[in-house]
Amino acid sequence: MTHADLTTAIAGQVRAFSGKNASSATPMEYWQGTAAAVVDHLAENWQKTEERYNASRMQHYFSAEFLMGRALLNNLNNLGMIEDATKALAEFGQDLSNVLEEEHDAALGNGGLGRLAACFLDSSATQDLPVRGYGILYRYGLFKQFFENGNQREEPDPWMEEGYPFVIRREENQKLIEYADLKVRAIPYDMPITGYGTDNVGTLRLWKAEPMAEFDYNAFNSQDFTGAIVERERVNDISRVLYPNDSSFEGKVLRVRQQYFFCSASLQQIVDNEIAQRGSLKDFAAFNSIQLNDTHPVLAIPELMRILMDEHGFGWDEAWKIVQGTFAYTNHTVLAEALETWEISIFDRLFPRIREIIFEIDRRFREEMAAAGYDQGKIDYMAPVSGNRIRMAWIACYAAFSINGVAALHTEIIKADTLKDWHDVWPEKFNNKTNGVTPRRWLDQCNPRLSALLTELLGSNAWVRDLDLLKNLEGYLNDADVLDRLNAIKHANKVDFAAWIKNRQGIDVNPEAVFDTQIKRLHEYKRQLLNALYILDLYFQIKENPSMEVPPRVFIFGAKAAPGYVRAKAIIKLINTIGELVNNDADVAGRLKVVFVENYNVSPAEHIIPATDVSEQISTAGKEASGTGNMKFMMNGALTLGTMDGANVEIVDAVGNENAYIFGAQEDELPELRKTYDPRRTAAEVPGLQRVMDALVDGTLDDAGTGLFHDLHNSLLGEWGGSDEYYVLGDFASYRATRDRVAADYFADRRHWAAMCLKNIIESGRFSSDRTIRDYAREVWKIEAQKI
Ligand code: AZC
Repeated sequence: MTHADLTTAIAGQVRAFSGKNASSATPMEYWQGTAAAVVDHLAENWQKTEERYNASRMQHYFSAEFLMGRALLNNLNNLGMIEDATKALAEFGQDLSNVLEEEHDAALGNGGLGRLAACFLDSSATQDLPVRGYGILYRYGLFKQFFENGNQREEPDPWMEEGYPFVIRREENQKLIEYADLKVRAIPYDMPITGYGTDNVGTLRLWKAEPMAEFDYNAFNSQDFTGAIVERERVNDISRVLYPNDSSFEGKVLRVRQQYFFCSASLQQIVDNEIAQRGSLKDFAAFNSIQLNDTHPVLAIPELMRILMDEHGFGWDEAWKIVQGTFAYTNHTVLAEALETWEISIFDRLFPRIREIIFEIDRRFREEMAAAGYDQGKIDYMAPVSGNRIRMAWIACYAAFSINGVAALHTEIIKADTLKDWHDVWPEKFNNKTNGVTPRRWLDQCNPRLSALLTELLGSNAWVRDLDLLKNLEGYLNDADVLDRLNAIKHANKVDFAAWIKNRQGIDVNPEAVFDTQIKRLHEYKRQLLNALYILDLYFQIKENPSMEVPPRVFIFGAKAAPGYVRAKAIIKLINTIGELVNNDADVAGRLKVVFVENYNVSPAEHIIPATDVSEQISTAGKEASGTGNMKFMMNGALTLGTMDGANVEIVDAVGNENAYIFGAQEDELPELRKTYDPRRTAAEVPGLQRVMDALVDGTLDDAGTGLFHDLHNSLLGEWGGSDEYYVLGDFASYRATRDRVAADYFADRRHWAAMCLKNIIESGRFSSDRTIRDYAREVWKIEAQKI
């Protein structure tokens, strides 16, 4: 497509969308028009890719969450159209970057698990792999966060209300979903997934629930108009909202309805395609494999049994064999509170047939295990149904041919602990697939200055598709000119961030300071509280000794708390209260600044990460399955300050101990340490720590009489039974010493610092999701590239 063609296309689409001539359209209307022009441009290749993939062995990625973020820049970049789009929009007096800012984030996910799914689609498309994503078209994505007196408040995120050209309604492919008490239509909306430097276009299929008919005419005619509307709303409820819990389970009926909804619709489509392609379902597992992104889509297992037996006449054994050849399961967390188990009564009410199938799976499982000589206690523990509940992870472990963790340490923990019993019985099912992130969005697009430098030094931009090429930059580790340029790039990114946050929240930050960032969901195990206690301690040290030498620091946070997670919200309030104290105190002015970025999401991350010097990855060892933010920071030349947890372990392995800052107790040390751990004694013994703890409850920090800070204090010091479950105080001294050292190092030798950053960039190839996807494709999915 030439630049002139694009100009014509945009003008036409803007007119069609806005009903105005191009000169009076708004930036939002230009966003719509440009997006529509891109989709139009893709149509041919998209259809070709669909046909090609349908005919080959395919991988289906089932996920309740896809945290896609913005699409327009990503597509323009993948298609090599940024320059043309810039010129075309300029002809209408529009600035591309302003137009891009009009786009709402598609926040159809909570955090790591949902963003991973989005990176996987990008890497699959880029590598021409026949992978299709399936999920739910939530009308409301993850809630929007704002602060009121430092407290988190939530409001709905109607992200596509103004129109969203990147999904196409496919009326003709609708499916019928039957619950015992309700029948609904599932309408697919397809999102094109472009790859970088390829013509292939993958698909994310998102299902929307709609009533069978717009109105129940009987009810309507009998004057029960409102009754008919209520019924209609019950259906719309199904795809209305994303549940905002990250790593915790909420046993809501609507949630299990949602899960069944998208699993059933997706399976019906896959089965239909299999019959259309090959005339029967006997080779289903040879041509189709399904990856279950955590337990949220595990209902697909009994549902595929139902479809095969009830609709296609398969016997149990034949059907079970297909099921066992089809499903692979990824575990994303060791936190017990995230493991989904449903009350049997819910299944009785919604889908008695699915319940019946699960009971039969359970019966056969028990029989098989007894025959193999396992004792009753073990069988009862591992069985799909026990204690009045249906256990989704156990169903997955039994039925799946592959079970994987998301980082090496995590996989070892699930083998030895979380899923130990399954590992004892079926060790061959277990494998590791360390997470990755797409270098297109998380380096090439979000950090154009660094991207340009890498391309210049390597002589081509081939690294965008093959991140291992960055290894060829080893020779620059001592190159003063390159190191200075790296520092200059970071500085320019920090200046950009400063302008962005000033515009967004009215805060002034000093780009000469160290930018030290923790962005991720708010959870006790991620220990934002530890970070906050450090800042408070540093503040008190300065107050005590105002002439103390302190390297200037900007502490950046971004985090949403699940709306019902009171203690996580207390930590947000605490950080904002500390920010209030620190940012308004003349004694520390110019040295410390606390910035809590409101409504953290994919797009804000794209501004924050390129500007960050220090990446806070400080979870209690053993608790963070992998982390993926850690990889994004590394790629953008930030140094990890972290515990030996999740993928941090592999990052340190890649860059060497001397290029990362590691502190704290290790996973295998914690059980022993805990035996004698007394947080009160620690608070009393570690210099300054008691003062920090006291500040939570002596009126220094004001929680407006809510008792929130008292609760935090108690969770650590245990007046009413709290025991510092996440070892915050236990790791405090080590964290403080290490963090102080990071800041000193930053200013001590700027070139040495840059060399450490460069080493991190160079070694980030193994954390590209391209590598992760290749591993899945080769070892689990058994698929090959299908280039159109
Ligand atoms: C997250 C993990 O907490 C994080 O460590 C990991 O990097 C990410 O998945 C991707 O694998 N888990 C979730 O987001 N949610 C659940 C239910 O585990």
